[in-house]
Amino acid sequence: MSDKPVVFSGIQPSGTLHIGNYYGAVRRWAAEQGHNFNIFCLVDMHAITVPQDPAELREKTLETAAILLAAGIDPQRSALFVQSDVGEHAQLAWLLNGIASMGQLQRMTQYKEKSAERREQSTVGLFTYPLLMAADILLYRTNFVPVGADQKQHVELTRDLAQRFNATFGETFVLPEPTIPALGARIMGLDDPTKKMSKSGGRSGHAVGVLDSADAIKSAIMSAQTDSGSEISIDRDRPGVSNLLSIYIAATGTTREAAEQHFAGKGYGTLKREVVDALVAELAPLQARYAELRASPDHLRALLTRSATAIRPIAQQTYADAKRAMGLGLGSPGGQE
Ligand code: ATP
Ligand code: LTN
Repeated sequence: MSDKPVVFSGIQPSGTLHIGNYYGAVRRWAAEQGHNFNIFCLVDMHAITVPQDPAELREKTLETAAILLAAGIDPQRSALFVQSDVGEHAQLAWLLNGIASMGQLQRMTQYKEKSAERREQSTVGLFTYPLLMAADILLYRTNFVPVGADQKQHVELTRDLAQRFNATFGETFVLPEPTIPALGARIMGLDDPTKKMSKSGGRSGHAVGVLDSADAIKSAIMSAQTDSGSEISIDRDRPGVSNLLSIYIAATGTTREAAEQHFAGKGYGTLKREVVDALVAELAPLQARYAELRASPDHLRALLTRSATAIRPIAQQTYADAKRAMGLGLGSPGGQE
């Protein structure tokens, strides 16, 4: 392994990527590849914590891989692989089950939100989800985890677990840090700007997908909820307009001050039209590259398999270290351990 900092992040191959995923995570993964040892993971085992259709999940796994490549993930500089292809993720997650407390997991906001819908019917996997995520991160001795704001709590839990493990069983894991973007860390739903934009949002008019046509983008943005009043600025009390303006800033790369000045005295209709134009300009080239990549599924499969094979030895080594530290298995011949 090189001595560059290790960056690891994951994305669920369920549903189609939306602009929240793109601005909160994926765009940064692509932009920062040059400086680090990068590992990006399609976390299909996380996806099955809510019901999935098997054929669709497999299809979405290839689709998500193609979107990440189209967004600029460069297989020469970054590993891109499918979580379930590296068995050590599930194995290490189980060891972490032995050190995490119920209370720690019960405090996770994502669990509270997602389990509220299905209550007793929600899966056990939804509860232990953060342990699989911690395993993903710790296996590769990760330094930095670029994620949207919603995942910060999970990365902090990972850090706490690593610390507890090291203190109890000896130095084994590297402590990771979350990196959250200054802009686009939390894009909100267009139909309800008090809730984060989500793949599982389901409803039409909730999200803009990165593969959406210009017409679909237009219809989602033009019908986005706004607020009373007419001023266009980022303001906690006016979440609808703030969200549209944040999307505009993320898509055009302008500053908040410049954007607020640009829209001074203009109406919500102008803001919406300019958001549509900015998104279409950003997403059209990505969509063209996606179409080319998606046309060669065998090529995508080969690339994902090659990456998994290349990085698996790192995961195997860390897992072996953790297992030995906890006293599992028979140890080495001669009985020293
Ligand atoms: P779901 O809502 O179905 O759980 P998701 O949309 O949160 O899915 P993930 O695959 O879990 O998608 O997340 C991939 C990355 O996108 C993570 O780093 C996450 O923090 C980021 N992300 C997700 N939603 C947003 C959002 N609305 N704004 C900014 N970043 C986001
Ligand atoms: N839980 C994350 C996806 C994820 C992840 C990871 C992100 C799974 N494993 C490891 C960073 C590092 C989410 O976005 N919902």
